[in-house]
Amino acid sequence: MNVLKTLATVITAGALLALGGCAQKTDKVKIAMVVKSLGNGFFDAAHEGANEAAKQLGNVEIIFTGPTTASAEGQIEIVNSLISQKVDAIVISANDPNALVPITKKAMARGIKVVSFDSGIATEGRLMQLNPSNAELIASKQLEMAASAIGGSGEIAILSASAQATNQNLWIATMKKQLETPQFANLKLVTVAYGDDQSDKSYREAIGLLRAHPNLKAIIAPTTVGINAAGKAVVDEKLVGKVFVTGLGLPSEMAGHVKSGAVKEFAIWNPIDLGYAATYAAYGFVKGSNQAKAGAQIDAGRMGKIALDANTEAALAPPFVYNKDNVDKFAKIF
Ligand code: RAM
Repeated sequence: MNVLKTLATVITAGALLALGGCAQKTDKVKIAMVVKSLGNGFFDAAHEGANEAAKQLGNVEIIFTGPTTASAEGQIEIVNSLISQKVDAIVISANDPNALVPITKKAMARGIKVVSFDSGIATEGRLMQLNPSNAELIASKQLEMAASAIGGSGEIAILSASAQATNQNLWIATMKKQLETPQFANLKLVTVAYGDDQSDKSYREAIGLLRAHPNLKAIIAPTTVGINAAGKAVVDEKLVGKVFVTGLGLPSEMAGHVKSGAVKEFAIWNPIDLGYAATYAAYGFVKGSNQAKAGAQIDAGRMGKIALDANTEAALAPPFVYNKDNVDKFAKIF
């Protein structure tokens, strides 16, 4: 009798375990966040936001991944392996708007929900694109900061990320248009250089800009990696007060440059919020509660509802400006 009872208990426990295992397997939503490259503080902050969304949603596993250098090829390989792993969703900041399309289309054909954020994929390769902010605002803010640092006129150069990056290329094209307007008529763009979002390459490119253009007054770096490297280059070349660096940076990485005087002000949005909202949106697509069509309202949790435009894109908040008065406070956050 006792033996039978024990046996029954073991069998029941085994069955429950098997059931439990099964339930867990089907319930857990696997969301992969694929970033431009690893080791970038901006994406570490986006990862923090993804984890926050996962915690709030309760049954989500985040797989944070990306190539070691910012290339589309590296991301294609990663997406391929995520397809084999049968993840439920991919949230990606793309190194190229078009090169990723065939592989993300393949992922979507297998039922994986693809959302691009930060740096977009062309419409046919994703369900939606989450922009941090509006491109016009991001572009004009950077030109305004450059103009104000140098008294409104002079030579400027741009130090960008990789040459195919969707987001930087959009912002640069928008800045070029705005440079033709009377407001910025006295700013002269001499060249655009690419540091590939690698610190060492960005630093070398910044030094190159400073040496090739002795009349340069400002470097605009629309990348957190580039602006940090350019700040260091200006200090090392002993050009503080003569050349000003501005653009998009993380307060935690830029506080020193504001103190050195190489940077008067710079801007950025909250990368934690961006990663959080993108992850939350991807979850809604997995659950079937979000729709990828113009006018749809996407649930972004604590960020509220965000509306998709005609290109199935949405934008979060305007970029925020940092200077000596507030940089230390925000440096503690991102
Ligand atoms: C870098 C990346 C990212 C961009 C920020 C501003 O970290 O290029 O895509 O949004 O800069």
